[in-house]
Amino acid sequence: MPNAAFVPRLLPLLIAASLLPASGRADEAPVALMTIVVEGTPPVIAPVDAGDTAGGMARDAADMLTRVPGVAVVRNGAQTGIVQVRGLYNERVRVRVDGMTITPACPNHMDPPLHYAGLEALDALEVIAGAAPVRLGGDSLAGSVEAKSRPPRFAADAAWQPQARVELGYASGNGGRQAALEMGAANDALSLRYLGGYQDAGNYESARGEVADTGYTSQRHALAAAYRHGSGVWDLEAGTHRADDVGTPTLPMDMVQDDADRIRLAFRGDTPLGSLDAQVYRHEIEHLMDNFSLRPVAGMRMQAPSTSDDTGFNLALANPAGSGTLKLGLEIHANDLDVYQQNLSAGGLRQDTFRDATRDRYGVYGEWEGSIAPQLRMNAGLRGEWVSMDSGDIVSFFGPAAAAAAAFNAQDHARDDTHLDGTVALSYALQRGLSLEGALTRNTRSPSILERYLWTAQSASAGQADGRSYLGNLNLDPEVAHGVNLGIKLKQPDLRAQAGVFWQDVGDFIQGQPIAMLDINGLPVLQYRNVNARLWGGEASLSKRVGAFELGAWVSLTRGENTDNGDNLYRIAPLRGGVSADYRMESWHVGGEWLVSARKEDVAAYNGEPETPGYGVLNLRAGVAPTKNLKLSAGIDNVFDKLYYDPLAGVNRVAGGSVPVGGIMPAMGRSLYVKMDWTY
Ligand SMILES: [Cu+2]
Repeated sequence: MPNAAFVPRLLPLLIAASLLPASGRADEAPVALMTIVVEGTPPVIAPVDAGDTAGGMARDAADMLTRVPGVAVVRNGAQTGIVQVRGLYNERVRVRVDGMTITPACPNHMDPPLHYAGLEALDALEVIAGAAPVRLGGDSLAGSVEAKSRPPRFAADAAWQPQARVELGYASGNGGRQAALEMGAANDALSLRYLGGYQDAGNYESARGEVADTGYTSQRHALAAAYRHGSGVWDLEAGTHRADDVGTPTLPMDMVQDDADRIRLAFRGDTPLGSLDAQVYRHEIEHLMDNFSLRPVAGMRMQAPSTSDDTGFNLALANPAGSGTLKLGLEIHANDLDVYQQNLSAGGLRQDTFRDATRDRYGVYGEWEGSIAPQLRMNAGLRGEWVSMDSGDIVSFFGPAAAAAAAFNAQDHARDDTHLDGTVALSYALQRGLSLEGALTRNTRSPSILERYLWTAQSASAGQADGRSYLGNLNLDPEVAHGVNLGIKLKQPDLRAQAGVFWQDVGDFIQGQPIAMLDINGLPVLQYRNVNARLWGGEASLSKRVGAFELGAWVSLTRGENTDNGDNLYRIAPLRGGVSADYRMESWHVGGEWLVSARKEDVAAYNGEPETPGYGVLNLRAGVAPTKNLKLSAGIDNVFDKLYYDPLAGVNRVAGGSVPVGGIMPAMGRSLYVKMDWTY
C-alpha cells in the first residue's frame, strides 16, 4: 500500500516564496529532493525526526540545507558550513541554535553557528529564505534559520517510562562514521535525558584522488531536564561540544581544537500576561587553529587561540488582538571575543587580533498577524535594535605592527548603532489552495567585531577564503537593506508548486575594498568599506504525487552586484536545481535525484574569484523499516564518480595532495553509505 503519509514531508518547497512566515523544515533534506515542510500561514510545523532520513550522511547541520530553494552553503571544511540565503551569508543571516545566537570564535568562521547544532539532537532545521517576520530577524539582512533539538517527550501518567534511541552511520567516500545515542526516562511531569553524538572521518576521495586536510572528529554530550506543570514546560539543558582536527583546506589554518560548553533554561506556557516563550542562555567557545598540525608548513609555525562567549535572554509574549495575534518580544545578546596569534617559530611571540572586544545587542519588537479581509492575511511588525560595541587596546603585537597598534589604541573604540526594521507581508487567497503573496522588508545589520576592529591587515575575513588580507574600519556604518518579495503558491492534495522573486537593495553594504597597502603576497589589502549592493533572483519548486511515486523539481537563481562599480558580489551560488523521483511503499522506498548547477561565470573581480564549470550529479537511495522502531537506509552519492566542483567550495591552500595549491576544491567522488536508526 502506498504510504498515506504523503503530506507535508513530500511537498515541501518553497521557502523561497515564503513571504509570510511560512517556515520550512530541512531536517530531512538528504532523503528526498524536497524535504521542507511549508505550511502557509500561520506556520504549522509538526516535528519530524532529523535522523529519520533514508539517505545521505550529513557532515554537519548545514549539509541538510543544500537542496532548499534560495539557500546554499559556503564551505571551507567538512564541519564549517556557512548558510547562504538569497546570496547573503555569515552575519547577514540570522541563525539560531535552540534559540541561542552563537558568535563564531574563529575570525575565519571555521565554527559558524550551525557547527554547534549537533546532528544527534537535531529535530528540525527551520528555514525562511524570503522575508522573515521581525521576531526572527534582528541585526541581519536575510531570512532565518533555526536549528531545534528534539523536544522532551512526556509520558501519559506518573509511571516512569524509559526512552532510548540509537543511530549509526557509515559513508565510504571519507570513511565517515557517526553515532548518536539518546537515553532517558520520563513521566507525565518530568523528562530526564542524555544525548550524545560522535562523528569521525578521514580525508575524502574525489574522482581524482584523496583530498588532503578534509577529515574531522567531533563529539557532543548533553543532559536535558524538562518539567511540565499545567500548560507550562520548563527546559534545562547543558552540553559540551568537542571538535578535533577539522581540516579547512581553503583557509590558511585548520581547526585543531574547538571546545564549547553551553547551558540554557527556557520556559514556554500560558501566564496571566499571555502565552510566554522565554529563554536565558550562556555559550562559551575555546577555539584553536594552526598551520602545521594537519598540513605541511612552509614558513613560520603559527597558531591562533580564541574565545567567544555569548550570553542571551529572549522573551516573547503572544496575545489575541483583533482578528489575529499580537506578539511582543525582547531579545538581549552579549558577545565577548578574544583572539590572538602566536608565532611558534619565534619563541611564541604573540600578537592580539581582538582583545576584550564586546558586541551587545538589545532588540524589541511588536508583530501582528491575522486576517484583515475575507481572503487576505497580513503579518506586520516593527523592530528596534540597539547595538553597542567596544574593544580593548592592543597590548601585544609583532614588531612591524607597532605603528598600527599605536594608531588603533589612540582612537576611541566604542560604537553605538540604532536600527529600525520592519516587515509587511500579505497573502491573498485567489481560491482554495492558491494564493498570491507579497512582502516589503527593511533590515539593518551593524558591522561585526572583525569588520570594525581588525586593526592590522590579516587573512581574517569571516571565511571568505579568497587568500587576501583584510583590514577593519572604525568608521563603518550599519548596512540597511530594503527588499521586495513576490510569490505564488499552489497547494492541492497531490500537487504543490511555488514560485517567488525578490529584489533587495543594500545601502552601505560592507565589503573589502583595495587600498594603497600591499600584503605579504604583494596584493592590495582589502579594507572593509561601505559600498552599495543589490541582490535579486527567484526560486521555483514543484512536488507531485502519482500513485506511489513522488516527483519533485526545484530551481534557484540569485545574482548580486556591487552597484558602485558593477562588480559581482563574491561567492554567490549560480543557477542551480534538481529533479527527484521516489517510489514509496509502507515499509520501504527507493529513489534518486539529479542535482545540477550552471557554470559559475558571475564571479567577483575584486578578490579574484575563480569560475567553476557546470555539472550534473546523480544520487540513488533506498530504505526499509522492518519494524516500527527500526529504519535502515543506504544509498550511493555521485553514482558515476563524476569530477565536479561545488561553486562555493573555494580554492585549496594545502600543499602535497592531489589538488594543487590554488586549484578549486573538487567534490566528493562516489560514496556508499548505510544508516541505522532505532528508537525505543
Ligand atoms: Cu579558526
